[in-house]
Amino acid sequence: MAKRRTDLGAYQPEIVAGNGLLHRRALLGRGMMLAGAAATGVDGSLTSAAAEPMVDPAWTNAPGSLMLPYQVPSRFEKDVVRAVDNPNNLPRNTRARTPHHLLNGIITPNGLHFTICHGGVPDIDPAQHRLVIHGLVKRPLVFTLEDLARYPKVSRIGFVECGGNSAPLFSNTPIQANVTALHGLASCSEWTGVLLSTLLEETGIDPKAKWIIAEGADSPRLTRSVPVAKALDDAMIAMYQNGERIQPGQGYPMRLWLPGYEGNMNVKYIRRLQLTDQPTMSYYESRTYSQILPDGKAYRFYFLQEVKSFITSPSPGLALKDPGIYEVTGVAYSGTGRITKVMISADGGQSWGEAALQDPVLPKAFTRFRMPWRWNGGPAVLQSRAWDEGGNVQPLRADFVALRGQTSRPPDVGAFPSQHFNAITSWGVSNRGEVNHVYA
Ligand SMILES: Nc1nc2c(c(=O)[nH]1)N[C@H]1C(S)=C(S)[C@@H](COP(=O)(O)O)O[C@H]1N2
Ligand SMILES: [Mo]
Repeated sequence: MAKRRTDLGAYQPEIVAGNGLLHRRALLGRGMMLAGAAATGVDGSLTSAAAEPMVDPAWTNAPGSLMLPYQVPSRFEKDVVRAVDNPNNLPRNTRARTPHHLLNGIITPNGLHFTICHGGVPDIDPAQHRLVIHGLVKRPLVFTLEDLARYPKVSRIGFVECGGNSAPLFSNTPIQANVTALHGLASCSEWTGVLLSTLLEETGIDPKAKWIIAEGADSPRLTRSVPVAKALDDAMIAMYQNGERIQPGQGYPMRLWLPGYEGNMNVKYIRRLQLTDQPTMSYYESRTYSQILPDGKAYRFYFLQEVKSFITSPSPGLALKDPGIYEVTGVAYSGTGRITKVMISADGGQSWGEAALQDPVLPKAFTRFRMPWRWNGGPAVLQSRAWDEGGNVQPLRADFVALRGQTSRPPDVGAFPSQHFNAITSWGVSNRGEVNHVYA
């Protein structure tokens, strides 16, 4: 048996903030993670490579299995699934939440992209689906999927986030749940399709048009009003998601994608765009997805998903085993543009150190941040705080709820308050290494 190494060797990482946060340079540094994380034993039992002769396991001694035409993850990954809140498909909305703490990088795999459908997932025949653009246009047009395939296309990486994501954090006591339950209504993909501006060039726009009423082909005929300015900026009719046709849950065969705007406006199964001089005041924009404020008034047309971040690991359910070096990692994003900075605290916000932002750092997309941390085995409170290129900073929870309110009921979409929570999330680490949701 080789001796377990528990020291950091000659390497002395620079401490940048309280309770063990180390300089992000250590992530890039020569052998620091080896000298630190591996030597102290990420799994508590690491031995040196020279210790024992290598023994061939069963899978090395026999040919592998049949190859599937469309492959699926290893059977050992069976728990890496979405949490679906309406498993019997009762006639109401259904949410499937992304398990962020079991993923890494910035792209959400297609099978794990969160889905919200207000009337189930429709089974749309792409050959029969049509997109109509009409109203205040010079030339109303109907597009089939084949028609759209002939237009110039673009691919862009970006997030979709429900306005109701993170709603549990409006609770006046910290709800004990994992990242999936707390922040699982946001995901990030590469979307490929035709820019809406390209199609509007074809139809022409009457100068009186200020709004576009977007309507889906599913049974709720979900309808939202979109400013023409957004349509001409970066709106897309997306047909592909991470290289393949978009999933039925994401709007097959086509969806409206409005980078950085509230999830509900990203109308799936898009079948109609009507240009008008005023918004339609539809059910979803006037009721469910309006942010109601403590004084009973509501924000109208609150589109932007503001700057936000959360730590995906460590997080509830991912307990720390032995004291030693860990990577604190998570995602940051902003509907305004690029993330410029993420700060991490391990002492509940008393001191902060800057995390490394992993390339690529793209506008309106998840940005992966990483920070080395030496857990000394004592209590800690981990927090992340993000800044964006618009100069916006993620608010402290206390400041945020002072403005927006909090609730003693379990918050839900459509209840007060439930929308656009973007304040800091805190994970408490106990001296046994368990991670809980706390307010700090
Ligand atoms: N046609 C249609 N579009 C829809 C919905 C829907 O139920 N039907 N749900 C909306 C909501 S509430 C959100 S948050 C986003 C979620 O997009 P996703 O399911 O692709 O993650 O789609 C929006 N677009
Ligand atoms: Mo939503």
